[in-house]
Amino acid sequence: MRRPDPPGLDRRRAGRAVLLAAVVSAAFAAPAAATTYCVGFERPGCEPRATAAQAFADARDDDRIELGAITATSALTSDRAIEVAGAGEGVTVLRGGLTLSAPRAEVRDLTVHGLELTGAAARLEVEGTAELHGAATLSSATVRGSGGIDAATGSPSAETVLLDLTGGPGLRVRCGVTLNARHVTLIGRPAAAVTTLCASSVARVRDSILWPSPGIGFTGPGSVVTDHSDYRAAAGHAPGPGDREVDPGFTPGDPRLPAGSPLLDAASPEALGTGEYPEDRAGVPRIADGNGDGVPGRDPGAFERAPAAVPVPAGNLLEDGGAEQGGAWSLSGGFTRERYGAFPFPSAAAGAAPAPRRITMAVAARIGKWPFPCRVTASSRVEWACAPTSPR
Ligand SMILES: [Ca+2]
Ligand SMILES: [Ca+2]
Repeated sequence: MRRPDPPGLDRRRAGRAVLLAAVVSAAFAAPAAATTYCVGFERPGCEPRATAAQAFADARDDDRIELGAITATSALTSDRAIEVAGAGEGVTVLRGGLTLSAPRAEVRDLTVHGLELTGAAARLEVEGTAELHGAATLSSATVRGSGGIDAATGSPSAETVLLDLTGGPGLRVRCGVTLNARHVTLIGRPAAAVTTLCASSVARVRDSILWPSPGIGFTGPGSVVTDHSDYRAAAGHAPGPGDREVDPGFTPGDPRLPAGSPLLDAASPEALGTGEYPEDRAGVPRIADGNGDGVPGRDPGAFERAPAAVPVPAGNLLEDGGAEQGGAWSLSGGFTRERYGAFPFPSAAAGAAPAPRRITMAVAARIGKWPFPCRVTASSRVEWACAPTSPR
């Protein structure tokens, strides 16, 4: 039996769905594609091309290129407002690199060895450098190797991005450029976490974790403006509001905040904005209750820790199991029924340690029969069970 959701959850869920649709639409909606080219597979309505290079050569503004499970070795370049859709990270692999220089160009769902982007990208794995121009947005991406993010011109953005680096300048901001970085996790051994080339270079870092190997910090004459971010104190850098300097507690090879990390829910308290990418790098909804206190909050970095599931106990925990299904009991005054719906509820703490006085049960009728207070004995996603305590 599906339980009613807590007040407001339906509205929030609906709002999230609308928001997700709006964001995805905003990120990828283009005017009706004049032509769609398919490489590596065929489907009705799609013009087949033998190679990605041929599709790129033929595509004009508003065309779409769908790439199957292929590995392209030539450099792919377009100055047209095209949409490039891969079959998934690690499935579609562009080993020769990709350059999209039109502001309305879009790319998603693939792995690329070297990216030069003016436009929008999402769900991307970048080996090497992600070079961003103009108002480019790189969302839900992983950047590996020694290239990092290179903010080359304009005021580009990187949101929900993991940088796992073996060298290089980390977040590099060239002269006269502003990089807007939010929900970025940077780990590894780059030469610097942030590199500004000129006094006119600005790196705005929000809700991020910059925690490479010890001794790696900010370098260059430009400004690094931070808030609600975690990094080791840097000489000459003034901490911003909500900044922390605390070990995130990463285990080797895992850039996600573990249970118990002091950074869980510690990012900025803002609600999800209409222009924000609505999920973390792993697809978990951004803003979840990762520390189990019943209050959702942003996690800094690329990943949001999902609430712990409350384990469902085996069997019915009532001694007269089944009676709660109807007929035997009825609710009496003075008690309310507390229920917890699906994700993002319940949190572990909300499930494990409710204040007994707030929890009422199907045993309310028994309370009427036996005027005992109710003691919570176990919980499940479906039903709270409680048993009478000793008589008052
Ligand atoms: Ca959280
Ligand atoms: Ca919380």
